[in-house]
Amino acid sequence: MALLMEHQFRQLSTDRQVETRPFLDAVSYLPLFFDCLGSTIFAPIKVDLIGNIAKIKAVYDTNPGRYKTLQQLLEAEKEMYGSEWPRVGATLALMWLKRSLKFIQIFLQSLVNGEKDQSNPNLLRVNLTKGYDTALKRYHGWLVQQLFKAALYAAPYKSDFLKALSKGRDVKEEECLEKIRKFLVNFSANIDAVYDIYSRMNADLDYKV
Ligand code: EIS
Repeated sequence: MALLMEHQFRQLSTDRQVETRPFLDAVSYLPLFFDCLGSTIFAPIKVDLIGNIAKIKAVYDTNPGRYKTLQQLLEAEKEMYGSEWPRVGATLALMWLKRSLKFIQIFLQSLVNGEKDQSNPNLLRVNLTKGYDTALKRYHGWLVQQLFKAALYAAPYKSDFLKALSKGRDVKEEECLEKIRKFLVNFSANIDAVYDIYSRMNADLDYKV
């Protein structure tokens, strides 16, 4: 659990604005999360995520003052790109990034809630499927949905996943789950705030890949 706890998301202020810089700093550690799934077949997902983060960062770095919050960044791009927006720039990258984050959030939440396959309690399939169904499935065509189903068989056992999250230390399952619970507080609040920006600005797109 060391992996997530060392890079906590910031607590949001009362106006629920997400500041771009701290958000980018915190998400930059999340690609490592996919390493904890063990198999190299998850590498393309990691690459996609790293690409999203790099794209948002590249835009932010051109004018950190102007893009101080994620909402300001979207508003500026909306003005800049006109009819091309929102399928463009950092707006598009964050649209997909937030879905991967939501996937991780729902997966971890399901894990700490103790949801499991009673006949195979050390498998993560129930939890991964819940994350996938909630966050990504509707944006994936048939082929990618089949890839997900196949990838489930390469997912690690829960005990190995928790050990990897704890950087190889043998920590007690309950201790690890408690840390995930703590991590989820600010993580979930940040993701919810990003989803709210997209719904307020009508910036989400429903196309499938
Ligand atoms: C976006 O990707 C880009 O992120 C975005 C821009 O280019 C945009 C343009 O439309 O596309 O196509 C990507 C989508 N990302 C859309 C799919 C990547 C998944 C890789 C699938 C193929 C490789 C096979 C490997 C097997 C793994 C299969 C998994 C299938 C989901 C069991 C645990 C699995 C966990 C999986 C959940 C996380 C998936 C996250 C994928 C996000 C996604 O759907 S931009 O780029 O704007 O930054 O330039």
